[in-house]
Amino acid sequence: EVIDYLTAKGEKVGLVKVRLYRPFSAERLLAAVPATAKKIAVLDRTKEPGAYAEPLHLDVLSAFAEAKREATIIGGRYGLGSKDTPPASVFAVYEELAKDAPKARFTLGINDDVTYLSLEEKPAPNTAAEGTKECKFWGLGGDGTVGANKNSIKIIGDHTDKYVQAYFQYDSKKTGGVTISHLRFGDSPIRSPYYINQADFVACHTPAYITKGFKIVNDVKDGGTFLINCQWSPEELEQHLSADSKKYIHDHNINLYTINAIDLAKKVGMGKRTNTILQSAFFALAKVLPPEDAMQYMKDAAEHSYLKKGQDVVQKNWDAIDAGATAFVKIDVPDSWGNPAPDAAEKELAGRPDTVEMVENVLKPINKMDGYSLPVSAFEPMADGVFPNGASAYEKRGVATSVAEWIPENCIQCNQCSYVCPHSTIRAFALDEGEQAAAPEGMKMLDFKVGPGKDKYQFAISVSPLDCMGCGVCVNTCPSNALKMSSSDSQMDQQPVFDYCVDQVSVKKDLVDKTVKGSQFNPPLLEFPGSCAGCAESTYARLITQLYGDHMIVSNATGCSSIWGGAGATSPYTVNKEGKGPAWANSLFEDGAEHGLGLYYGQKTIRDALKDKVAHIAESTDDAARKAACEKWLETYDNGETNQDATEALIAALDPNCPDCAAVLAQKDYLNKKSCWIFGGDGWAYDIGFGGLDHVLATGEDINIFVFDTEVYSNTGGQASKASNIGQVAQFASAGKALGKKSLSEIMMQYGYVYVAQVAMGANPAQCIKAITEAEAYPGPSIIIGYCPCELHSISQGGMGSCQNEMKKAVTCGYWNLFRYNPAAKAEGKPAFTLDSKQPKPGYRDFIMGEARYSALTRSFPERAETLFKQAEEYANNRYERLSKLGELYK
Ligand SMILES: Cc1ncc(C[n+]2csc(CCOP(=O)(O)OP(=O)(O)O)c2C)c(N)n1
Ligand code: SF4
Ligand code: SF4
Ligand code: SF4
Repeated sequence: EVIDYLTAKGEKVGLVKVRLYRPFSAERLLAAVPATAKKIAVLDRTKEPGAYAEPLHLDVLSAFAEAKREATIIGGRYGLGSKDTPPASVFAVYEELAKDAPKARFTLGINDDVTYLSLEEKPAPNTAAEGTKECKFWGLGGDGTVGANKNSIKIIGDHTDKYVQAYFQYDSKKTGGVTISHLRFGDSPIRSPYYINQADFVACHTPAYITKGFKIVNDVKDGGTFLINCQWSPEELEQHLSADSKKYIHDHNINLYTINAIDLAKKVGMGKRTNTILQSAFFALAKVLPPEDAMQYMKDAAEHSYLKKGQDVVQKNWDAIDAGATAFVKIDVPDSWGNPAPDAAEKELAGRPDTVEMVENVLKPINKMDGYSLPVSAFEPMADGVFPNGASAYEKRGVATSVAEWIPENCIQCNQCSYVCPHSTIRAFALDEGEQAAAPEGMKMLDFKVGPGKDKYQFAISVSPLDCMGCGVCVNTCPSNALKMSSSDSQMDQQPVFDYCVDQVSVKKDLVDKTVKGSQFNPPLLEFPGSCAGCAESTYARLITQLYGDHMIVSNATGCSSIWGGAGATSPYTVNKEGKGPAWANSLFEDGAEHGLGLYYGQKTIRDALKDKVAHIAESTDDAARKAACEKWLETYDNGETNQDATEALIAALDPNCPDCAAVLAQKDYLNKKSCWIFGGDGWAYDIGFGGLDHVLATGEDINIFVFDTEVYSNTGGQASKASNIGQVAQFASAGKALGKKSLSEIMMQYGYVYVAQVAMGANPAQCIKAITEAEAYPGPSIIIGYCPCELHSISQGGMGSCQNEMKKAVTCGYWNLFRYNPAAKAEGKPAFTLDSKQPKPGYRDFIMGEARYSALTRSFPERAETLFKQAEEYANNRYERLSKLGELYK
């Protein structure tokens, strides 16, 4: 597009696309570049640190040099980190080439104010083919915006002669994140391989984006249309729009509309599904097709999709289509918006200075989908790749429309709600008298019924409505109806209560232990992760941080857990009041285990050297207290429980003025025994990272592995792994997987010196904690495989809200088995192997039929489904029988 635009203006520019890169044909390249070409910019979509130049740039330089052809050849990087390359970037390249001394190396698409290698990108003319309509829709992951836009572009493509194009852009949250749909259509072929920056029509389907100050309206072309879905009157809209947005709307002559699809959807019986109404409003406003034709096509599509669900569902969709076509309201833009009153100052953030600084400078723009505007210098404090912990607490996403509410009078104080929450948004607290007196209005408390808290503290369960994902897992787990889902608006007064409890209520150490209940009085050091609502993976990880988080190192293989565990600037791993929390890093998918082993060896080497130094101090010091502290530390060196206190005492006893002590103090963070973990999914553990995992376990070192077994590669959309089961439908197994699940745990038990366990926290919460504590206590390698129901399993009853109950069902019917193999027990003369699952009850088939990943096969391949499901059940029965015999074998 840019070349057409420039050549039409008489510029002599062109482009060679290298389509077959290896073997590289210098001859063909030279033939393709006209002999008159004087200046060439080579664009590499890669960054090879340390290389003289990027690979294609080097090839082109060599080809020209060998052929003794003269040309100025410069090289630039583009598109890194999925960065878009719009026409403005390409104009910038030609402008650079036109200079007398163009930069030999450059970067496109970022504002590099550190090395100054980036090219200045100016606002570019619209180069899309004339008459192309460009539309952009901002939605919330899972609200149907993307689906509706796929449907719209199909309608336009199928029923008109127009060319169409659609791009869908997502943020990194697994659910409830931002989605942006980019739609283009027109009478000429569309050759615009980049996102839309300036659109004729922009819709904001989520009112929260307006209140949060997203710069959405800046995407609208002069005179274009902006539609906001909200329940606001024009006066309320004026209050919610930022000053910048109002000015933009005024100055750029934007046609502003609102539509209350939220109430309308409820009225026509569509509940929360606003997407059909909004799609209809789009067709009515954008006038791509005669509106009545568009309505008819939408109705036909709805009939086609929903007839199998019943005529009433079809009718509701039709009603929604009719309603959307007229429900929008044109807003008169007052002159005052040309000079709007400034926005109220934002509340100052409190907390750890490095986290607050990063949140202000980096996280906030990223969360508003404005991260691309950040200059490189914004990342300088994190230049070594280390981001401060605890940033997720500042996100306060507020994406759930209904959240958990505690009903104290029914509560039996079991803490199971907190134990099962994947997002750490419901927590148990114990308040002493002072804390009770200082509690904010709305704080609900109870006398402790039993245990060490009785007559000493008040018990409270508190929910963070702005962080709750509304999954309902806690409500479905609560054994005594002490929780219900309530509208998030009704619960907003609980936010100050939760914030107070987190900030001001101390941890009551006398209540903390390693039981289901006691563990929940310890603060989670993984909070508000961006996992899907109800996700099992983050629930296990949260629990481990409550047991060992203050002295824990995690190496995370790529997968969902590395995305909800640390996407971009958002760290959900956090610190306790003493500033201690997990040190977390993600390396690659294939080398998660090796990376974890490296971290382990790194700290071990430093710590072993410290051991010698402390031993030397113990021998040489005259100070009895110091000597005792050194000896205690040495004595507890390998004990993760006792070494923590011994380390505190040692640090206090060391004299910073004594050179030997100072040398130890300089590395004091390495003194205490670390709890070293490697996290990853089944795709990693069973398949791609298996070699490394096996190697790490075979080193005999004191390292723990936790496998989140979702039985598919979840992060990339559900490909089959060796953990997938017979009959399971997954990508690459669309006709149902033919072979059985690999028994990774049984393979690892063969070593004899590896601690191995299989857990399902919802089936047996106490067994799960037991396995984790045994694994950590075991002085050698450990692997725990945790069963993880996942969004991709499509649980038919209750969806992911039933996650924990689904685990229970899986274990009861023998789909999943619970056991522990503990080499340490053997050394104590106890049986090494314990089968924690009871004899399976009938119901295997019912269980699998309750998940669409299986039941779908009965529709696509009914006979094959019958055969495979039988085999699967047999396989499960055989496995249980085999496991039953292991107790005897591994005595
Ligand atoms: C070598 C390599 N291949 C493929 C990918 C793309 N990739 C990223 S995460 C992932 C799937 C991870 O699946 P799993 O280990 O089961 O973890 P889950 O997402 O289920 O938690 C894949 C294939 C990659 N990052 N690296
Ligand atoms: S509804 Fe889900 S996210 Fe909210 S508190 Fe309960 S378990 Fe946590
Ligand atoms: S699960 Fe229910 S009964 Fe148990 S602590 Fe939570 S609210 Fe109370
Ligand atoms: S493991 Fe499944 S439920 Fe959890 S974040 Fe990934 S896709 Fe969502």
